[in-house]
Amino acid sequence: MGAVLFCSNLDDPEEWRPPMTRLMPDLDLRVFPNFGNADEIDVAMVWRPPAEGLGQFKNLKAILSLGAGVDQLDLSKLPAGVPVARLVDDVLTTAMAEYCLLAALRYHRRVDLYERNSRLKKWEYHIPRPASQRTVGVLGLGVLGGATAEKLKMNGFKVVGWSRSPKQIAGVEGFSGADGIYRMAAKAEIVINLLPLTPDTRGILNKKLFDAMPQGSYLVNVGRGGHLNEEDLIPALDSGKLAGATLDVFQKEPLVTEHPFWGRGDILVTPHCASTGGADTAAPQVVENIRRARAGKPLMNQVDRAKGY
Ligand code: NDP
Ligand code: OXD
Repeated sequence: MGAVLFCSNLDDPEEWRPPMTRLMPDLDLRVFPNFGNADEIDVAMVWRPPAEGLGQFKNLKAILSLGAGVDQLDLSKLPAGVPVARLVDDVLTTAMAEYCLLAALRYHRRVDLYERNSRLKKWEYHIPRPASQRTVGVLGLGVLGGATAEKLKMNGFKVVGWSRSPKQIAGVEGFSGADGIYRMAAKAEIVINLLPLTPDTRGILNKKLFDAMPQGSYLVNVGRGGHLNEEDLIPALDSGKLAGATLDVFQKEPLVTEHPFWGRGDILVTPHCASTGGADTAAPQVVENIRRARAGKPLMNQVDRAKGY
């Protein structure tokens, strides 16, 4: 029987140990850097791998991301041939759709403007528009983008979306392909990014995309900080091309105090809190993946290492 390595600078192993041990009583969970004999480790649960990599674990059968995203693992540096899985968690998915709905409603009902006006003691009335006259675009129609698109649709918005492969989601106008993103953006007054960060999507939230959006649109970035070309955002806001941005993820987290994104009335900064999975709800899939790895079976929620997500 092998041992499971737990390695994270963000997650508490003692939150994971009880729900995992309930499902796997003989679990041998070892917390980095006190893992004992490296040859006994056969599965690694990681947010970020140790600086020296995972190459020292010669008997590794699976690498399990402690997040939904895997870009923080740098797939190119992981031992070749070892399957990687990510978390897909209903609690995380629901929380993400909720955050995105909140961000869309805040702009749709002009609460961002009323927040600023209230600080200025300014009484300025704007006639509310029905959600059915507002189009929201979702970049990435996977687990989180798909659930977000559904939630927006249920709340009356017109929804358009963009994905790598064409998607059929009832009531959602789908776009794909390199020019599809700009055709989608042309329709969307609020664009929500839920793409994974890969070499193809890095910097995708840039001037070209903002220029394709209608004048006075809004951006919500809940994917990764690396999606946003940071130097393109402030000119787009200052010129009025964008009317506001909600940013949950940043190239460097926590966001440094001197960063120009802080303190602007048209940027809402949240601390990478859009959604998070829970050890209790995610433990069953992690334990199932440990069993599958040891039995030589394909993992649940396995990442395509060539695609990068
Ligand atoms: P999925 O893998 O389920 O979905 C990814 C979607 O993006 C798919 O629709 C995929 O297309 C599309 N996509 C990927 N690459 C491209 C491309 N080059 N061009 C067009 N579309 C592309 O991921 P999730 O929905 O589970 O998660 C998305 C991201 O959300 C995570 O990678 C993570 O970065 C972020 N996240 C942020 C959190 C936060 O708190 N801020 C919390 C959790 C996750 P196709 O369907 O064709 O494959
Ligand atoms: C994740 C995240 O990828 O929290 O799970 O960002």
